[in-house]
Amino acid sequence: MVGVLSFVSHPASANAYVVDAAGSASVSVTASSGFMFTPNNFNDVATNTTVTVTFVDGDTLAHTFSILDRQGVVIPDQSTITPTQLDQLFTQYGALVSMTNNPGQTNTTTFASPGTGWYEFVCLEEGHFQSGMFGFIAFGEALPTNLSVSAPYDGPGAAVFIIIGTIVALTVISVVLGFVVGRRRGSSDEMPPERLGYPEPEAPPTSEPLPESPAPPKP
Ligand SMILES: [Cu+2]
Repeated sequence: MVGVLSFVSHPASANAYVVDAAGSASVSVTASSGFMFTPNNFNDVATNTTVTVTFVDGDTLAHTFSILDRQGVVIPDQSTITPTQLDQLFTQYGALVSMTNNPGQTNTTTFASPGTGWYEFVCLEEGHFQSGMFGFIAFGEALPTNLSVSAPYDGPGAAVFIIIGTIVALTVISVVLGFVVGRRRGSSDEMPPERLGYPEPEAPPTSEPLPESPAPPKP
């Protein structure tokens, strides 16, 4: 499946610029074949109110409409972010709204719109963002015109995710190894003295203080 995906560059200029009705409290978006949202740009959506989203899946694949809850951020393009890292972004920051539609399905939901600002929305089906399935939505303003170029991303980048992922993996491995070693050591300690092959050493008398150095000669 991945083989048939045609990767396009991330810049928004790859898609048509469509303006939504100013101050609208409703948004209609269609997932089209070829991994596209139509429209893929919304301007002047009403702020701080309940916005209704109608999401149409006009394709033969399932798609999501998911707005990352991160104002003024362009998600890194497919050369620097994997599907897993995209999911991690949404886990970290959440979504203003996220809907999943099966092929041919239409769903409507509402979400609380934020104050003035702009956000990126994507399809979270694996590989769809990397195929160009993204767009931008602005609340209470027009989208910045420089969205046609990949803007710098001010949050943790792919490198941070990789580093954190490695640390978590190493921690899990250490805990598992520590548990196994602990179990083995515990088994040895708890073995009865007769099974050790030599008598268990007697504990030193507690009534007398331990001798100071030099140690007394052994008997
Ligand atoms: Cu999709």
